[in-house]
Amino acid sequence: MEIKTADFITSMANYGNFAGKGLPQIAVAGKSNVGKSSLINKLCRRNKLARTSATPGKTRLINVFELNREFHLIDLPGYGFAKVDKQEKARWGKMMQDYFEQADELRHVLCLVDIRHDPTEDDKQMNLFLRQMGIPFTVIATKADKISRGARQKQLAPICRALLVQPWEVICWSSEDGTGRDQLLALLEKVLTEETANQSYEVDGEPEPDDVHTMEQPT
Ligand SMILES: Nc1nc2c(ncn2[C@@H]2O[C@H](COP(=O)(O)OP(=O)(O)OP(=O)(O)O)[C@@H](O)[C@H]2O)c(=O)[nH]1
Ligand SMILES: [Mg+2]
Repeated sequence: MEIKTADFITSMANYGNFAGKGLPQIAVAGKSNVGKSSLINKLCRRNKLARTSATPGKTRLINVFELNREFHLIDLPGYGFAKVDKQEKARWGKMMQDYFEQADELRHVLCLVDIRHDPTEDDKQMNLFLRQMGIPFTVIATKADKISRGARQKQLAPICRALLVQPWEVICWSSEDGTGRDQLLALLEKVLTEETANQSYEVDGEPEPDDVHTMEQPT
């Protein structure tokens, strides 16, 4: 897959309807300043598509981008930003809860963590939440350019332990030098192709493989 078009659609304080809603969605989640907006820009090769900042807490709304007129990329507001009061934290919690409960089109979440740091309690909670909701996700270790190639695998160990994933499932990413871009494009293609396959199941009206059980009767 290559990204041919990328358009900003809208910013929302409360998740709801927006123009073009209905396409499959891929969400980008992670703590504030981890590099969510930068990843979107690098992926789309558009420097100013999503607003980035060295000051944490830049993205406080749910931002929607439409890529290839085929799917929506959702830039979620970052968590774990120390400088917010209780009220703001509660607002964030509600916004995220509403999003995950209502986004029927959500197909996959990119969970960003900084490759240099152990995941935080917030990262672990997000991870647990996605597992409980049964939402597929991929861990993306950002800012890989900040450490040497040799140090990357070592750095992945505590991340994998905390988030219960295997090292080969993690994408090492850099919005500076493009590390991981091909891998992420391949992942998106896979997720969106599965999407089409599922749709054709519904059109055919055939049962999905998961629905076909042979139950043994207790004797
Ligand atoms: N070296 C390096 N810096 C990065 C990378 N990704 C992001 N940054 C820097 O990290 C800072 C935060 O990046 P953002 O993309 O704004 O982070 P965010 O996760 O969107 O932050 P919030 O919107 O506050 O949640 C900026 O100064 C970026 O330039 C990366 O891969 N490598
Ligand atoms: Mg941001």
